[in-house]
Amino acid sequence: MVHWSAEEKQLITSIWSKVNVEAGGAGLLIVYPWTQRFFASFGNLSSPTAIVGNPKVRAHGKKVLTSFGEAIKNLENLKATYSKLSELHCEKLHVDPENFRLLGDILIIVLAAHFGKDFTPTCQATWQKLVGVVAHALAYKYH
Ligand code: HNI
Repeated sequence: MVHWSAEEKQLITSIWSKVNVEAGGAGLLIVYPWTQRFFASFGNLSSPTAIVGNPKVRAHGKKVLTSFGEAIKNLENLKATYSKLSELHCEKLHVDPENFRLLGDILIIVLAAHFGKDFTPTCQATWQKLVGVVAHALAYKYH
């Protein structure tokens, strides 16, 4: 069972409260083009501009970040929270769980770039822990 201290919870929620769930989320597709094969039905993903402007990418990014926000509300109970989603990504979508870790790394990079010195080393370490635990919970139902 993962333990979250009061300070960690505070570092997570204070950053998250400033994240724009509407605008974020296209980053994975820009930085890791090979993940695009999962999104063949999304239309034009040929350049960063096309990706950021693609309405399906934006809608999907919003879904993922909203769901990430649910994880933040359920830190003590992540495996149960993500149980159905883990099944979906494994059995229906066939997403390699390595991609959850990659997405976590990207999220950290984006947050560090965005928040600059407010994203302190302690804050970064807490977020590393969070994205690791989230990736683990999403991979839980893989077999
Ligand atoms: Ni993911 C659909 C959450 C990482 C590929 N994904 C979803 C949905 C949620 C979601 C919510 C919508 C489910 C539904 O419609 O019932 N995904 C998450 C979360 C993470 C994550 C919380 C990580 C923190 N997904 C990834 C990664 C990939 C991925 C890393 C691939 C590289 N997800 C998908 C695909 C779909 C999807 C593909 C279906 C998209 C569609 O609409 O066709």
